[in-house]
Order: sequence, then C-alpha cells, then structure tokens
Amino acid sequence: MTILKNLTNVLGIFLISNGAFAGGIMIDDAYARSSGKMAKAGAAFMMIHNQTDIDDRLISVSSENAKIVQLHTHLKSDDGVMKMRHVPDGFLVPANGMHMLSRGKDHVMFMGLMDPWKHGQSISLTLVFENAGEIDIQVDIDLERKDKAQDH
Ligand SMILES: [Cu+2]
Repeated sequence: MTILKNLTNVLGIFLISNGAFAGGIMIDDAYARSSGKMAKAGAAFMMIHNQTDIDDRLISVSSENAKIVQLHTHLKSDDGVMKMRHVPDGFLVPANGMHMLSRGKDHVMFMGLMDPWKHGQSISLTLVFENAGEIDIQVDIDLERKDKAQDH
C-alpha cells in the first residue's frame, strides 16, 4: 500500500481516459463551451471527486486560452436576477465526496478568449487545489451539449 502510494506520487499526474487524477482528486466529465462563434467568453464544467479522507478546496484556475480565468458562481441579486460572481475562496470538495461545476451554478469562467472556441477542439486548464496542488487537464470544447440548467 505504501509502495503504491509512493509510486502514485512519483508519477504525479496521469490521465485515465477522459479524466485526470492527482493527489486523490479525480476530474470527470469535463467540457467547455462558449455561447457562439464570436463569443469572447466561455466557461468550463466538470465533476471533481475527492477520494481522500481530508476536505480539499479548488482555490484557483489558470489557462493560456483567456486573459482572465476565474472561479465563478451564480447568485441571486437583490432585484431577483441571477448574476455571476467571482468566488475568491473557491469551492470546497468534501472528503470522500464530490463537487460539481455545472451550467447556471459554479463554473470556471474564461474572459477575453485568445481565439474563438471551436467545437471538437480542446483547451488546457490548470486547477489548483489546497491539498492536491496543481492538476493540468485538457477540456474538450462541446458547443452542442444540452443542459437543463439555464445557459451560461
Ligand atoms: Cu461566469
């Protein structure tokens, strides 16, 4: 068990099919979308699994695909309108639990896209966790995916 754990540490980040795994954090079903061919902003969504016994937290994100990349959520403002807001503290990923980034809720926000996003391409994204550290993932751009939640 100890040997296996050490080996995992040495290997660091490795990819399992569509997911990425590091430091007990597993990223699953990640996709990104913008709202049109000329869109200057986009967002990424995914499931974040914490397979450790300690709470972790996604504290920041970075990418070369946009001028500004932030953790965002949607909150209802005083006039009852849903608005996006930067979340500087990031998102808790509970021990042996998961946190979902989804449309109309918590998401990774890209503002000032370097190039318009095209369906079928992918973007690189670095997720920074309090405990697990940095995890680099490739996120497929999916402009056709439907979601029940309100569009971004
Ligand atoms: Cu946003």
